[in-house]
Amino acid sequence: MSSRGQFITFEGTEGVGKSTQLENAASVLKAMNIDVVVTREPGGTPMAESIRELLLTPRDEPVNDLTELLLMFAARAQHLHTRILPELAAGRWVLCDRFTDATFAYQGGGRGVSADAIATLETLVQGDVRPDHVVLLDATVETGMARARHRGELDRFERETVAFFERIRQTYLERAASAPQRYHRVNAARPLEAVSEEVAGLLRSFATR
Ligand code: Z5A
Repeated sequence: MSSRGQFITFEGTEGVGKSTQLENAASVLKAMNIDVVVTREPGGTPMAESIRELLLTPRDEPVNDLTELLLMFAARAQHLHTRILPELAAGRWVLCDRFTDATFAYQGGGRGVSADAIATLETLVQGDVRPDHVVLLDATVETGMARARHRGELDRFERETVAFFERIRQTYLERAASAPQRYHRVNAARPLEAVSEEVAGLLRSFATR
């Protein structure tokens, strides 16, 4: 029987380079003959991807903060229980573009939902499952926006203000500072090669722990 894989999430404000570094991390692990799957939240299964569509589509109707929060966790319940946990149990590593830290940052820090309410849903949906490691790609909001915003139509989150994203960055930094053994803050403002090298080093170190 294979041993459980590691669950590693990539977080940060928009455009900091999460998708780019997920691919880099997957190549590092594959080169070490580690079986790896790359996925994302909200999303990662057909049903959770449909919920993602609901969440990201700009609409005229105001979206209630609790509706947004519950949809995030509805997508997460489906993704975690039907995909992530079976992959980990089969011995594969799971690299996920965002997870519950994003909920604390966006719905908590960004929208102002209480951390207690989020923690209650976290326990309900996840029990004691938490990422083994969180790679926090950190850069100023302006840097991320400048990288992300030449992609055309903005989604419902991308239409938010700089102040919204500043609160999100602050929440991420506070969470990372509170558990430095599990959160790995990477200065993502540097050129791609330097960021990729540091992330590759982190992945190699996780593989030997
Ligand atoms: N959300 C939420 O509110 N609550 C939750 O619980 C969860 C999510 C799970 C969708 O997320 C939205 O859902 C998100 C939060 C919310 N909304 N926002 N904003 P997403 O992860 O799919 O969307 P995103 O944050 O907007 O990701 P992104 O824009 O695709 O960015 P990224 O993956 O971090 O960046 P990238 O695509 O790798 O890179 C962007 C560009 O920069 C690209 O051209 C790269 O080639 C370039 N790049 C990357 N690194 C560098 C460096 N180092 N130098 C120069 N250029 C670089």
